[in-house]
Amino acid sequence: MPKRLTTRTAVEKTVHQALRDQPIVDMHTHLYPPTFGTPVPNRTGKTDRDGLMLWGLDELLTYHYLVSEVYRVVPAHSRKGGLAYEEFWKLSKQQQAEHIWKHLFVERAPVSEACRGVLTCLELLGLEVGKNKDLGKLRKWFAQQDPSKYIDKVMKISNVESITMTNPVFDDNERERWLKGAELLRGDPRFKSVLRIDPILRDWPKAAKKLTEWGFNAGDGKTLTQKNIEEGQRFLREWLDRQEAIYMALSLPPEFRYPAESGEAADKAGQMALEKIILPVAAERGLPFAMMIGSKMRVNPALRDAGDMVGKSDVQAVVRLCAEFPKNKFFVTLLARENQHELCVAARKFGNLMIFGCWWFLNNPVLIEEITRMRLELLGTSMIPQHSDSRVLDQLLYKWQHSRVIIGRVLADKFTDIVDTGWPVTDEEVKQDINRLFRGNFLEFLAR
Ligand code: FIX
Ligand code: ZN
Repeated sequence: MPKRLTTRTAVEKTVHQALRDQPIVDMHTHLYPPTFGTPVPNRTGKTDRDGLMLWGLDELLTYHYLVSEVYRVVPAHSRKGGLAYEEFWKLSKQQQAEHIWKHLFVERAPVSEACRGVLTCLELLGLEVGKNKDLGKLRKWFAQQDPSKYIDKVMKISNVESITMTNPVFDDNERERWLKGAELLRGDPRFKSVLRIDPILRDWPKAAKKLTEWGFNAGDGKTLTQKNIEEGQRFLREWLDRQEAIYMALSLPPEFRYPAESGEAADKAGQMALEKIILPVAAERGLPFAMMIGSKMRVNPALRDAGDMVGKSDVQAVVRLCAEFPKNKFFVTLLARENQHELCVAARKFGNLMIFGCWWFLNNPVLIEEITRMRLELLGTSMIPQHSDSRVLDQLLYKWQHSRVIIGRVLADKFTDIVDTGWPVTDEEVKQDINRLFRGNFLEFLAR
């Protein structure tokens, strides 16, 4: 029998319990099951230097967020003992981890969100890192894990029921693995794949050249004939089938405009690729197209994955695409804090637009709180508040734990606000809405 909630205390208790109990569908990660190989030493002994499944202590400590943070403390160029980038990249993964541990954890308080995240992971794994900061001892524990069983452990503790991957077809390592055998994914239905196609819009001429090399005649990158369009569509259909992808995705620079503003032939061709290749195939299959806009790649190339930057995007490009392609479904997340309000208002105008997550540099308590409040006040529960973007399996533990606490605080306020008007809120309704936010809205949008 549903229980009516009449006080803030009752609401808070119900919200936090419902969040703990709610299985999560994580709609965007960079995680993989063991069938994609792992470079991490472990009890199975089966390691693969270029393996894609990252997990464990040294991967946690060398997450690219922490690489950029350690270069704040130990600069690359300094008269007093810096560490040149190329020297850092020559270190082993363990040596890189030790460098980061020393400078960001031992010699100063690990208060940044990415540092705290490592501590939360270790705490949730029961490793009591406060009692001993010896990486060697901690490493021994991880080396005893079997990756397959470790996935079960992490998914259980984090209560994540489904992991949505990012599968970049233009990445040679990943593509070759798929071409070797699509059974890669069959092994673990908890992992769903996403066809990731950034180069098609970030650099159409280069993408067209690659497609042609792979046997799909996509033209010269400056013009698109009907044949090129058909071949580009054939490429997408083949890879969507191979990966059993549940949506298509790409990230875009802050300069992305629709329609393309530069007179450049390549930009015009890229716009045609969007209009004639990507969106028609997504629409025919009822697949959402995810645009993650605002990432300026490699502003500091020497930092590699850690060298990307945020820039303000043009939300009107999203508005025009949603308006001009009503049969398409769009997942959109923007990287700049300054774009969040305009994106929320855009979502009020288009039912084919589902906004999601506090992406990357927004995935910090202060901004998760601000953005979630804004979304609930403008959109109610018709949005997807968070994704983890985890690159290392264990990060599911901290990214979801931290977000549950903050989003829970906001939800408790919002439910209490309506309780205060005399509106009858029950525990069942709270659970239903939390299911919508952390699972249902995503699955329903896929099926719509
Ligand atoms: O484009 C993306 O999927 C970004 O999330 C990544 O490229 C980025 O490096 C990341 O992992 C941020 O959290
Ligand atoms: Zn990502």
